[in-house]
Amino acid sequence: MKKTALITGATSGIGRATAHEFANHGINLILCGRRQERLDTIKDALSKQTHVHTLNFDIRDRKATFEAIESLPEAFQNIDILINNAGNAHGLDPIQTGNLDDWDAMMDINVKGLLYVSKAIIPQMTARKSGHIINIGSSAGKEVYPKGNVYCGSKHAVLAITEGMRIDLNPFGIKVTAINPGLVETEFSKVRFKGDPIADNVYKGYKALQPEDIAEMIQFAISRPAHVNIADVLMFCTAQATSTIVNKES
Ligand code: NDP
Ligand code: 8X3
Repeated sequence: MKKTALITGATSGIGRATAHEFANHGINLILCGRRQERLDTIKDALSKQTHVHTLNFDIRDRKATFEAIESLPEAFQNIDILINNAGNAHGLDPIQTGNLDDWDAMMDINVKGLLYVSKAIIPQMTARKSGHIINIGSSAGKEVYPKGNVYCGSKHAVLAITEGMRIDLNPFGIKVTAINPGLVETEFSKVRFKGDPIADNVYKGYKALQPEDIAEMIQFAISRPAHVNIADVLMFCTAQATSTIVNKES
């Protein structure tokens, strides 16, 4: 039987690439994001390959998140795979001059939004005693870099929550995976630097990971046999050794 996956942050970057990868494998898709035009465009493209439903909500809004997931038509109500991907960095500032709105955005989206979506979906997984949750963390969840303070904190929280989910959902046979990428060329830096042209330099001078690289890893994780759980993956591009060491000559 065809599986159904819900992907948050499906309008761009890693989430959009994962939607394409899953469509290639015939997985039914629930695509989430706030930009309706993009959701429509992706739905139009992927509906040739699989069944697609879109949900437009802000994952910071607890009520809207639960209402959106409750609104799913019957054919999309059983969610086998949850990809908690929506998130971003906002700003890159030392802690002493950090912006409170940026801090709120990162904690509200990356941490609390992930929890709201999970809370709305986990009960059906525990009831069926099956499911797979993949949380997109970051190398920033394993290593703190200068001025990364709150973003790194949010991604350390994602990793801790992922490990907690794996422990608590273990009796139900639910797989929980953390995928932690380093630099991936998406709209991430445009958002982090709020349109400042500095964002254009982040991926220059070396070949960063592409969103499709992460999507392939996600597809690999969800296609393992029942007894195999890919628990935790750290992915760098070849030019990257740590958060701060990137060989820009490569
Ligand atoms: P993008 O900016 O390309 O995509 C972010 C996605 O998140 C968009 O689809 C956006 O959709 C969605 N999103 C953001 N805020 C909200 C919100 N409040 N409510 C609902 N959806 C939201 O970035 P990436 O693809 O790079 O990022 C995806 C994930 O990967 C994030 O969790 C990020 O932290 C993580 N990551 C990224 C890395 C990188 O270098 N790019 C490296 C490691 C991890 P919309 O605006 O339509 O709502
Ligand atoms: C995104 C990677 O190094 O910009 O999580 O924080 S980094």
